[in-house]
Formats: sequence, C-alpha cells, structure tokens
Amino acid sequence: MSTPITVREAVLQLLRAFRMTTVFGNPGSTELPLFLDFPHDFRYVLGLQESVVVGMADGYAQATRNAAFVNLHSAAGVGHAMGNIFSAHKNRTPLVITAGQQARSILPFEPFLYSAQATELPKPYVKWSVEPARAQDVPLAIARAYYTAMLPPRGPVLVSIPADDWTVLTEPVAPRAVSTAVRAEPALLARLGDALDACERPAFVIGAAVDRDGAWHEAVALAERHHARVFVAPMSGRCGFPEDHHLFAGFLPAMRERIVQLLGGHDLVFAIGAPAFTYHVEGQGPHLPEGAQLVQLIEDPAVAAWAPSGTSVVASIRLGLQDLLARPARAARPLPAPREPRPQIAPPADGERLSVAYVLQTLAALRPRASVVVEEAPTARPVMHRHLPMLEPQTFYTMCSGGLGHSLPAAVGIALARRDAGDPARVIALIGDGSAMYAIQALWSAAQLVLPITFVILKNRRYAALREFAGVFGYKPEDPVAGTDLPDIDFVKLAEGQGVRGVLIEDAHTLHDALTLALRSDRAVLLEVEVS
Ligand SMILES: Cc1ncc(C[n+]2csc(CCOP(=O)(O)OP(=O)(O)O)c2C)c(N)n1
Ligand SMILES: [Mg+2]
Repeated sequence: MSTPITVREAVLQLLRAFRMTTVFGNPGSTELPLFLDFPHDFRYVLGLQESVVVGMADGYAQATRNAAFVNLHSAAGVGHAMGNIFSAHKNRTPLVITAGQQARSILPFEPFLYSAQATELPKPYVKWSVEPARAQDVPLAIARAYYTAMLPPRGPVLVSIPADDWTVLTEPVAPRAVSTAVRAEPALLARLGDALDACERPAFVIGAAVDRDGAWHEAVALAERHHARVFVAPMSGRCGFPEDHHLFAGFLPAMRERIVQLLGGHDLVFAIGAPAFTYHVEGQGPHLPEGAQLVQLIEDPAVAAWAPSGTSVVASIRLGLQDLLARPARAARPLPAPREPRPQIAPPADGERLSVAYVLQTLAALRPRASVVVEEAPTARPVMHRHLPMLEPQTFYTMCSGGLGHSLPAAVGIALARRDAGDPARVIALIGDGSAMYAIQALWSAAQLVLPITFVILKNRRYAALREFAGVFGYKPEDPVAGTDLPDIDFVKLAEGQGVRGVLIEDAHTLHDALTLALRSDRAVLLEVEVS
C-alpha cells in the first residue's frame, strides 16, 4: 500500500504525467476546490464563455497532438460548451473535460447548480462520460478518460466531479503505457495494395486524418509512387497534401453528383483518412463514377462501417501508409495532366469594394510560407481554395463539423501551442463576420496571452452562405432570406474593447500595409476588411 494522498494531489500527479498542465477553463463555485493552492507548474487559460474554452483547448490539442485538459462549470457551463464539444467530436480532437458537480452530501436535496444527469448531458458527442461512484475513484477515472480520448478515433471525454471529492484520501494512480495507434490487418491491407497496383488511373481523396496523424509526407510519397491525382475530401478540417504539388487536383464539394463528376475517368478511388463521402445536400445516383472501385484507409471503424462500397482498412493513417510504402513499387504509370494555374486577380478600381479573392491573394503573397491559417468563413472557403494554397503540414485548420464558433478560439489555442513549442509560426485567423460573433470573447484571451495572431474578419455584413444556399430550398434570387443581415457590427471596437488592436480596411493600399505590419507584430491585431 502506498501512502494515501488527496484526490486533488493524485489527479495533479496524473495530469503532470500526461503533459496536461495547461487548464482551459471557466470556473464556478463547484470547480474552485480543484485549484486551492494552485500548483506553480500549472497554467490556467481563462476563456470568457465555455464555447471559447473548448475551442481554445481543441486548437491546443490538435497542435500539440496530445489531449488538452478542460474544466467547465456544472450544467450551464457544459451546456455553453456543447457546440464546440460537437466540433471536437467531429474533429477527433482528444479532450479530457472535467465538469464540476454539487457536493455528494447535498445531492438528495436537488441543490443549486446541480447537474441532474451530468454524464448524459454531453452525449452522444463524448466517447465516454462518468461520474465516479466514489470520490476515491476520481483519479482512476481521469486516467481512463485520458487513454480513451487518445485511442483512435480520438475525441472528447467527460468526467463529472462532485465538489467535495477533491479532499478525500485515496491511492495514487501510476500512469501506464497505452497504445495510441493501430496497425492494419495484413491480409486486408495487401488487398488494398493489390487494388492500388492493379488500377490504371488512381485518384486519392485526402481527409483530415492524414495531417492529424502526421502522415503528410507518407501521403505525398504514395501519390508520387502511383502518379495518383490527389483531391481534398469534402469539408476537410485539415490539409494533408501540398496544394501546389503537380499531382494536386483540387477540392471535392460535399455533393454526390459533383463528386462523381470530378472523379470521373478514375478506375480506383482511395479515400485516405476521409469518409467516403461527407455530403451536405441530397444527392441521387451512384456514389462513385462508372467503373471506379473504392478503397479506404480510416482510423475510425464507424466510418468504415458506412462506406457505400469497396474495401475499408481500419488503421492509423501514418502506419497504414507506411505499410503500403513498404510494398515493392509497381512500374510507373503516365503522369496525369497538371491543373490549370491559379488566376490572378486585379486590384479593385477606385471606389470599388475589395473582393475576397483579392484579399486572399494579397494574404497569400505576404504571409510567411510556414504560417498557419485557421479558417471559418463559409463563402470565402472556395475562394481560399483558389487563391490561398496550403503548402506545409499542420498549416491549415477548420472544424469538420459545420458548427460555427470554433475557429476564432481554436486559433488562440494553436498559437499558444506553437509558442510553447518555441515555434515562431504566424497564426492567421480568417473569419467571417457572422462566424466571428459566436465566440468573439476569444480576442480577449489572445490579448491576455500576448499571442501574435493576425485576425482577418471578412466583413460582408451578412450570412452570405445562407443566402447562397437558399436556392437549394426553392428561394428565388430576389426572395429575401430572413435572419441573414448583419448590419452595424464594429469589429475594430469589439477588438479594442478586449485589448486587441483593430484596423479598418477599405482599400487595397491599406490592406497591403496593415497586413504587412500585422504579420510582423508581436501582439494580436484584428483587421476588419470590408468586402464586396
Ligand atoms: C452554430 C451554427 N449556427 C448556425 C449555422 C448556420 N450557418 C452556416 S453558414 C452561416 C453564415 C456564416 O456567416 P459568415 O461567417 O459571415 O460567413 P459568410 O456566409 O458571410 O461567408 C450560418 C449562420 C452554423 N453552421 N453553425
Ligand atoms: Mg458574412
């Protein structure tokens, strides 16, 4: 028997062992006992609303490739966090979320702030949730939560902890080595490899799991070996292939018929770390072009289970690609035709509003090559695909969920992780005016942490994506779309009110000069860019 210690001390020991000494949180009375005598080797990162807390933690976890630790207030705090917990689930981001709970002794009396079904509240968007039956079991629950979050497919987990548990005496829990990657079943992987060797015109569809798993270079090597044309999967939250590569063929939209059309002529489609496929609108007909076979390498068994056809190998992406690269290379196929070069956009005429294309082209020219783009600007995304190519691993992030309010705080978490790692990469947050307002308090955290993030707000004064989408549901072009106007939001003032310098940009000269300065600044700067 080891000497008993408090639940608090046992949990802190585990968090140190798991390299989770940064606490992303927003505190309430039920959480205060955890931080009595706040340990000097821990850091508390305050978010002013729980969705900001989880968004920052998500960015931090993705950039460090380790689970991030989150502490939320009981029912209401978890409720505020839910949107970004959903996104973390879709992003496959490992998060150990702890939530406060009322003291056990008063639970029978339905106390103030009590979370009645604390473990049900975050479902189905956590991999596991628990309120340990005994206070003494809290450290064991934290250990299991960490390993569960880190095992593929990764994701958030939640531990609900009654406020009186922290001072109870318990046994320390020793950290263990638990596998965080899975190797493919050899026979099935060989079948996939044989199909790849036998085909004549392969297309690769690269999903978010490629970059997430650190498999960028393996994906490039395999595409080069097979002379495959390489597409990015619909709604991919990460970039796993250089968008200036001669084999790069573009982005698949989340529409069945368009996917089939774009993949037309290929006899094998290899979905790598991607679902086959993510759809946003109804579609008809086949999921693949005539004569094409589907093969998939995916870390998530559930995604393998719903693929419409073909062979799905469940494994960690990097290990799976390494196993495919270890096979003997077949004779080279002819190289596919390269993509058309990117069009150049002329600056706006005098008195004309800046176009998003021109803004992004300017950003592409001025940004350092290794800078990180964190995007949430729905109608700017296809424009970004044309004018702002991602060139390096771990330089593009958005959410895979479609839930707005993720990327502004995620940019803060990513910048914090890069600084912790001594990496000077510049983080650029490219955010729509609508999207920015779901989590605008993240600016305050960026200022407090003195992070040199360049926030670019694309201000078109509307939810443009919804206007564009309305046609799908039978709106005529002249029909008004209720609830999509965003007049009178002053982002410069919103930034300055939270300690971030703000600059209004209405013309090409100011854009160039302000962007140049912002990208060199040692503090966060927000550029409010008026776009057409
Ligand atoms: C949490 C959440 N609420 C609502 C939506 C629906 N939605 C999708 S796109 C969009 C508009 C986003 O506006 P903005 O960021 O200004 O980008 P724009 O469409 O103008 O390019 C909205 C509200 C969503 N995806 N997520
Ligand atoms: Mg907008």
